[in-house]
Amino acid sequence: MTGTVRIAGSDGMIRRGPESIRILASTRKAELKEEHGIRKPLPPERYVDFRDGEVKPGDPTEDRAFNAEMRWEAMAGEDYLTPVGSFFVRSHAATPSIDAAEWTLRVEGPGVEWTLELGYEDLSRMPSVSITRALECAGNGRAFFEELQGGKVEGTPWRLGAVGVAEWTGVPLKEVLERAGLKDTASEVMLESLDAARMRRPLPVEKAMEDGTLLAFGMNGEALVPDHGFPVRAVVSGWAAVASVKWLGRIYVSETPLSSPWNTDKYVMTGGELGARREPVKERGVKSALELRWPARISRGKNTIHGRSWSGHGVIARVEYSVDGGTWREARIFGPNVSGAWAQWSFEWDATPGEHEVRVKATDDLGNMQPDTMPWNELGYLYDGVVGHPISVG
Ligand SMILES: Nc1nc2c(c(=O)[nH]1)N[C@H]1C(S)=C(S)[C@@H](COP(=O)(O)O)O[C@H]1N2
Ligand SMILES: [Mo]
Repeated sequence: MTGTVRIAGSDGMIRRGPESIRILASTRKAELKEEHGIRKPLPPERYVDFRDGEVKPGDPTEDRAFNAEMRWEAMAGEDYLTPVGSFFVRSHAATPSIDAAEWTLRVEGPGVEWTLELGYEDLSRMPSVSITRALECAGNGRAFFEELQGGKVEGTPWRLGAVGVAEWTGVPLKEVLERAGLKDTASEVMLESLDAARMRRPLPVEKAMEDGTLLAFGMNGEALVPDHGFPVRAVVSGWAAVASVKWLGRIYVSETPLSSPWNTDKYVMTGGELGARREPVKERGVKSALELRWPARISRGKNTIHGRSWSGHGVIARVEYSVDGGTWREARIFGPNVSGAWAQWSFEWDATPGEHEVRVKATDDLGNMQPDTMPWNELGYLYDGVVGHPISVG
């Protein structure tokens, strides 16, 4: 451990109030349309901006003001990673402006021997790793519960663009927990944010200790930008991105199960086949998307269609496509295929004029395959079903 790690005094409290964080954009809901909650540019060719005409005070969907979906055509011609300038944003309050020099992360609770307080410098001096992983919102694909299956769901109607792959650099959470003297009796790890949403969601200690669970300060080789969690966010590989809390401020380690609205009220699988059960959303499934606009328009004749498939469980083993409900054929997978990230693929299509639908379904190396339809759940999470991409050929 470096000598600069600060250990809190005997009352276990180093008090640092929210005054060290300036919330730049107002979070007052009526003002959302004027004062953007997201700071980075959202060029319309790269993003679906849910703020457009959709934010009404009192509307249960008003937090769409903090959401921007990536347009899949923005990935056409890109390498493996999603550029930060195209990466989707999903926040529950405005992006806060946090001064790294003032920032600290406290690690405390009955599950650790000591209270640890780390500054940005302290964390960046610890041994770090870089991992390439997808982040995908639990609600990605939600629109299809309604559009394809006629089910009613609340929340942002994402199609497939609430996903991205980045190279995340940071310190494994495990290292930090060990430096705080993690006890054998530790049970859950609550990750708490500093933004106005004060997001907090518990992780089982086993997941917190995995190599793929990071306290990340870097994204694609640069410091995180504010919208993606500067100065430090969690990256929890394989799980829906709600676990990857941005703008971290405190980590509370318990010896008993923990709950917060983020694993009991929102971000739970409930309704439909689950009845009244409310199970916290965890692992992501398997999905695919074409690198085309929705709906797409292409020219007749030979086209190479590109896309990507991803799984929360393993690497993509097979990708098949079908045009207008015809025979399933195999697409060609190429390039890197990192577990927990995605695989790129392509196929050739001799397109005839008219309206078409292209379906793609992927299978991972554990045999998880995208189903034709998804059992409905009340909050519209984890839609993995095969989707027909509308393509008009001129
Ligand atoms: N502090 C905080 N962390 C958060 C959220 C949030 O609203 N506040 N949203 C979560 C959800 S639901 C998702 S999908 C991801 C989105 O990460 P991104 O905006 O970097 O793409 O962040 C997660 N972490
Ligand atoms: Mo999300």
